[in-house]
Amino acid sequence: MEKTLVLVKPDGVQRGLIGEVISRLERRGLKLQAAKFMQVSNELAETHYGIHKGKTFYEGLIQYITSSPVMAMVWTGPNAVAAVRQTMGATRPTESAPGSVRHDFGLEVGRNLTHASDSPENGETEVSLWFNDSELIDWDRAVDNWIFE
Ligand code: DAT
Ligand code: MG
Repeated sequence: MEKTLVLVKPDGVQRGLIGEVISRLERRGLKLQAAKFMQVSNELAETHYGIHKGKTFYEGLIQYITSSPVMAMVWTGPNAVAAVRQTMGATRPTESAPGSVRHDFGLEVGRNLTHASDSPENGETEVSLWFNDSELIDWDRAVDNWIFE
């Protein structure tokens, strides 16, 4: 089953939106596998956002993600990557679909509240960057058969 890394970024935490994000993912039927509330180190931020190194917004992005705690989570389910990206909305809040988290709560690309892996392959890579295997919980959810075909 696909896995995706979800972060409620510092602005989402400061604005009290951890529960809102979790609630939307739970309601969608996705299944939580791991979660931790943490202060992101510079090293982790630079590895996670390594692909953006050299871009104009890179320094600001590292500053933002390390400025205050984040809620890091692993969510799983069929097509979890696409489903979560859709629930979060496009990178720029003003281009995100109405009803998405970034649309409903955001205005600026540099304060877009959440992160979600953008491909199944990056989901695997990011989950192993942020979590140890022992932190991932494979559990039976009573409603699984009514959500997963
Ligand atoms: P996403 O977070 O939707 O996967 P991304 O991987 O392209 O988007 O970029 C990572 C983050 O960097 C994004 O959430 C916000 C910031 N960012 C991206 N493009 C930006 C830009 N043009 N100006 C400022 N910040 C930007
Ligand atoms: Mg990205």
